[in-house]
Amino acid sequence: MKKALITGITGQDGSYLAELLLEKGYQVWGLIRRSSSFHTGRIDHLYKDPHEHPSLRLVYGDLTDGSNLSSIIGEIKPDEVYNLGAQSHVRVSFDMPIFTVDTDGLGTLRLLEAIRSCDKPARFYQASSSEMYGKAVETPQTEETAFHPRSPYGCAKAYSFWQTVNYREAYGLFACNGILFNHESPRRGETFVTRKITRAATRIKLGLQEKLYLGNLDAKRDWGFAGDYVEVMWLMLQQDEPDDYVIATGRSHSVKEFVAEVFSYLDLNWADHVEIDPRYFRPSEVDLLQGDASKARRVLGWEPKVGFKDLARMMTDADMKIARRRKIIKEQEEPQQ
Ligand code: NAP
Ligand code: G4F
Repeated sequence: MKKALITGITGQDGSYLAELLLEKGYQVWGLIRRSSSFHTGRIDHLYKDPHEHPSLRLVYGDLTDGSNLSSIIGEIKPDEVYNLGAQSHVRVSFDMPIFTVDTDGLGTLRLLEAIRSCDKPARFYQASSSEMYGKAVETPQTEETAFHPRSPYGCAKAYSFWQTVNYREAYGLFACNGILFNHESPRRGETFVTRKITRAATRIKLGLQEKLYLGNLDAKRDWGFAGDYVEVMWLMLQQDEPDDYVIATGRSHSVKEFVAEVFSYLDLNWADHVEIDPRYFRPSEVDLLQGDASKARRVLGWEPKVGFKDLARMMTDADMKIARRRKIIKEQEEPQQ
């Protein structure tokens, strides 16, 4: 049985990847941070039934603690390591630059060092990001496009990208970068723009809130479905040779278009509910991201399955279920007079 270690298993991608690897018969080890309350909601369905998924194990650790990473890698001796752990919010990285760089930059290096010093070094996947293109020098962006990161997060990810390439070239590690463009799902964190929109719009529809406050509506992103994107992480580590790949749908839409899609699906006029709050502007913005995933299509045979409209609707439907449950609870708490 193959063993995989996932950092960031409690996050959006970690939960989908854990499901995929368990289905493929892996023993999956997940690195989780100690927190004062439970934060395993995205993987509880996998973990709470050890009879159904006896192959999922969790271990406490943190990307800021190198000695802990070394002992975990040394004890588990995984065949594959997927480094998805990160402070992944770009706006927050301006507020917490040192923590972001420690986790998202040095954290990768600590993990690579832990793997390198193992007798049988694991294959390594690095969660690189389209944020590295930042003020993009060309559109669409490919594996050859130069980076121009625009945030502490983007800079940290660019550092990790190059460390991953360097460990491949210097030490012969099977190390790959997936340069993933934005990918979303019903499990997306509530403060990323797509989920913020679907959550608020469904609550507005049911009368649970009135307004949605957003920042820059003109930014454009290449949005895909997280479930499609984790599959390609695994594919990269099954190849004969390690390499780096852009993963994207090839289509870009503005935040405004996402808002309009979701509100019109709910028969609402977005202009009646959306207001701009400058608090959500960033000190430096990434205006347009659009990826060209031709290499992944050609070499890995990978294609995204879910398009923009279906993604927006899938997320809206899921948030509508949550909003309906919230409304029932609210009505029970405050019975009508
Ligand atoms: P996410 O939902 O924010 O999950 C991040 C995960 O990292 C969580 O499990 C979090 O744990 C963990 N983490 C944070 N700080 C850590 C630390 N110091 N040590 C160990 N673990 C830590 O992110 P995601 O959307 O799944 O993204 C997965 C990865 O892909 C990230 O590296 C992200 O930067 C990258 N990426 C994402 C996208 C995208 O569009 N989603 C695109 C390109 C690249 P807690 O639950 O304890 O907070
Ligand atoms: O949803 P976002 O916060 O995602 P962003 O900044 O593109 O980063 C995500 O994708 C990256 C891949 O390119 C990942 F590496 C990263 O980890 C993360 O998953 O913001 C998208 C756009 C931005 O231009 C932002 O300025 O939406 C704009 N926006 C407008 N109003 C907002 C808001 N973003 C957020 N989070 N909240 C707003 O109210």
